[in-house]
Amino acid sequence: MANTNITKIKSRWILDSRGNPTVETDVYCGDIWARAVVPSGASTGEAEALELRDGGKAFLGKGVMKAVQNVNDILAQKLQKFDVLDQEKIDAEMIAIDGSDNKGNLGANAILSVSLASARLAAKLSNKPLYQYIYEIAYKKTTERFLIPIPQSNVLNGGKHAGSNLSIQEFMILPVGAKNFSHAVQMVAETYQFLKKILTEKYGKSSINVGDEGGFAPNLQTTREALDIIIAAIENAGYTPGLDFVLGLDAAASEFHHNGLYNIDGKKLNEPELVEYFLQLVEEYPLKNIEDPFNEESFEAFAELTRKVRDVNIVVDDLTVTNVKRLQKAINIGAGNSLLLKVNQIGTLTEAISAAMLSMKNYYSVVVSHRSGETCDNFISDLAVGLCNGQTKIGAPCRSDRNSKYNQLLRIEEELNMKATFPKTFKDWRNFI
Ligand code: 2PG
Ligand code: MG
Repeated sequence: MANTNITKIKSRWILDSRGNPTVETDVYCGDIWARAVVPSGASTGEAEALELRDGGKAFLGKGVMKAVQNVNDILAQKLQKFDVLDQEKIDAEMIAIDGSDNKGNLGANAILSVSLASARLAAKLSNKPLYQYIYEIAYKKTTERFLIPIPQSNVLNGGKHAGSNLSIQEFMILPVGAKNFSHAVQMVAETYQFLKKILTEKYGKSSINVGDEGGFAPNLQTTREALDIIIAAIENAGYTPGLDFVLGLDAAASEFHHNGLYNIDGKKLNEPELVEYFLQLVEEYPLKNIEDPFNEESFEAFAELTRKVRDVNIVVDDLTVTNVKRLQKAINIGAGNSLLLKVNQIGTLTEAISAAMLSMKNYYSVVVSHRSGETCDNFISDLAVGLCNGQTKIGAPCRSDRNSKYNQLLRIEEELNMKATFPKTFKDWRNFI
């Protein structure tokens, strides 16, 4: 292979799906280059790596000029001549240059844009699909077979992602009965259209406006009202709840937690009552995935619910923020059994992969996830295939920023053909690592 050293890095701001600036970076090796754009959260965890915003008047404080300059003025120089095939070294160098605990000096958005673009460029220079390159850096070996992820499709948006009264942020359908990924997408897309029909008939046209992740944002009052409508949509689409689809929630509970109480369905519940609330829902519905059911510091409550459910993903997101230290704390007490993995919560690909590896080693499944603020960058689709973790959360099958992820997975499945496996259970990843 010819020289694979970095020769140039160029960053700029572009707009994300919410109309806020975000960082886009191109990394070059001679004439060959690759690009990555970073996403951005709304219901962010307190312990996430710092997303550097300019403050001031422009873009209501949300400009990213400082982060862009940090790439163009600092990282572009310092990473000159680094071998782009050495992802760990590039990421370690950026962490060292930043020098803080939370990437607060350069900004996790600046660092991540370089980290992801470097991986893309390395894959290109190696003539490998990105998912294969990621597998090799994660597992330090090569493979022929890949696991395609089951999508967690957020068809109804509440919480911070919508202007409704629903406390729960995400109501998801998981097509566990699909034959393969393209069948899964068909099932999800059909159910989404039936949901649109039912909502219009029942609540009128304004109920089908969509939220940040492409799901509908009707002004419903309670979690059960939302779940009932989703069940009706699944049935109207000709599918069987519990068999073809199971349900998932992201409560993002830190957002409705005040002074030790949780405001949900017009009530104020304490933590033991909220545990009971979720257990009731698991009894009543084919609910198999509950993310962030409690406040982001309530490790004990997560552990309590995890002990009390059987075969339900209790997903840790704001609790652990893709950070191995917080994840280890969760593992130590059995808080949750599944990790939500978001690259921008931690800021480098290497660290995100370490979090995935630590999870799987401890029998926590991994869900590779988008953010509510996205672009059409679909790095995470390759990441989920490369990690062979079997699950991904990529919003509704609607809006180009979300469909970009679904569509990339469709292409990967086609390309892999017989070498692609679609999971039959959430535990199938254990056969791939
Ligand atoms: C979440 C995410 C993505 P945000 O809470 O899991 O769905 O939302 O990006 O706003 O944190
Ligand atoms: Mg979440």
